Amino acid sequence: MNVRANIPATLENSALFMPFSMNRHFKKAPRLLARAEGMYYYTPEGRKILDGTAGLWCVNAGHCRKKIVEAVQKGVATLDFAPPFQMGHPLAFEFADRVVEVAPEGMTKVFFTNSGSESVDTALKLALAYHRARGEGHRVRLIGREKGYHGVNFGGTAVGGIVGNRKIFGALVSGVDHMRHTHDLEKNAFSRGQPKHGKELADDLERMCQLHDPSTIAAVIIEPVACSAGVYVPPVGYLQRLREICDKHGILLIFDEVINAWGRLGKPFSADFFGVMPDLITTAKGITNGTVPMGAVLMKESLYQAFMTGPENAIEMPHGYTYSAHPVACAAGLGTMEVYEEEGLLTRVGEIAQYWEDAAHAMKDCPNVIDIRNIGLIAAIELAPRPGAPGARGLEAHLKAFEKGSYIRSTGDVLAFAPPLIIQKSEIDQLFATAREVLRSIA
Ligand code: PXG
Ligand code: PLP
Repeated sequence: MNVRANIPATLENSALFMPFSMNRHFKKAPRLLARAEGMYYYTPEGRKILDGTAGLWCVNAGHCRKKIVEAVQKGVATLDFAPPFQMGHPLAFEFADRVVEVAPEGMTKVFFTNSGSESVDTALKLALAYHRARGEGHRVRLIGREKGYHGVNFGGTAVGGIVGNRKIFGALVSGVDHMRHTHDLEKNAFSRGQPKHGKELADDLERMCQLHDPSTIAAVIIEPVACSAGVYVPPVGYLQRLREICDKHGILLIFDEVINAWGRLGKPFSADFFGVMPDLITTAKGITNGTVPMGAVLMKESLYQAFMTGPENAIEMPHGYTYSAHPVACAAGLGTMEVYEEEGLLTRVGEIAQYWEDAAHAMKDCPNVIDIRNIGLIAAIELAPRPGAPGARGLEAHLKAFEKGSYIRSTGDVLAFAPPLIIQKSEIDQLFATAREVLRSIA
């Protein structure tokens, strides 16, 4: 046992190994959040912080919403846990049906997980197993894209395209290849909404088909709008072209909508927004408004039916998590769907998107800004890297914004904005006013 003499006054010797964080830097000067309500976080000292990132792209209805909190309280007091394998509980079935109600046409079945990372690995396994069930077990390759983020499990890391997230973890998963990303500052800088140039980059999938032979490829996974790596909006026609190539070669198309779904673009899912239908959708985050961890994989009826063969007393899919469809997560999800519906949040962004776009692009005259991108209630400001210190300017902006009362996420030298969908125009003004002050104050 490690006996602790007393609780330390600082966090410098804390036992916590923080995820995706600069542990030593943070523990010397912590940025703690003690409570939250609506659009705001509050620090332990009572400072009010405007949430410019919806937590981590997940608190779409705003913080500590009464309906969701009460649903969780009632849920946990009623049924704390129920085994999900060979047993069930009513909320799991009710919530799956509720998700399908708002899902794109034709997405009729749901597999629950506990995170986006688990959703991605689940979808990749479903794709491989689906082909095998149909006698196409030769389809074993998985295609991702440069700059893609698909979580941190082995499958998601392998199809992901962020070098820093991959390089220290060995050979990852075999049989994975990556299409080119679509980021092109020369042609598309300061695009509003979908950039005009780059549809032809989808033809990179054809190139992979030539190289590997299409009969070896099981699935392609992309984020319609790639968020985590720095906000990359798909060029006009790009997603349609990918769909065509997948159809031509019998390849499954997976949309990773962990962030894109739940109203972020003004539709329940981005597949609706772009009018392109994938075969599987991975999601998480906003499915419970971030309140309780949960994720899901949505699929077409034909995928589900491919597994419903063989004897009825056999398990059709040897995959699942102890906490798949956890009763408290389902309760949170049902509460979340109620709030989304009552307040029209899954389509509200359509009403404020133009104001948001104008506010974001008005930042063009700030120092060091080399690009501004936006779609739905997402925006990114890309800063020129400091010579010899990439990422330093972005990090400084994030830290200064917090001092000035706004939570703005930085990823390298890109500042990402994605507030809760309940944001008012005055708060949009406030968020970008802080960003403006910050950018003017850093060299
Ligand atoms: N796919 C996508 C598209 C994501 O955005 C995941 C999978 C993984 O989900 P989990 O729940 O396992 O984290 C994500 C998560 C950021 C940031 O700073 C983004 C995510 C996670 C952490 C930070 O942009 N996205
Ligand atoms: N490792 C061990 C030893 C386990 O027993 C289990 C689940 O029973 C797991 C990992 C997987 O955990 P989970 O189902 O929470 O993903």
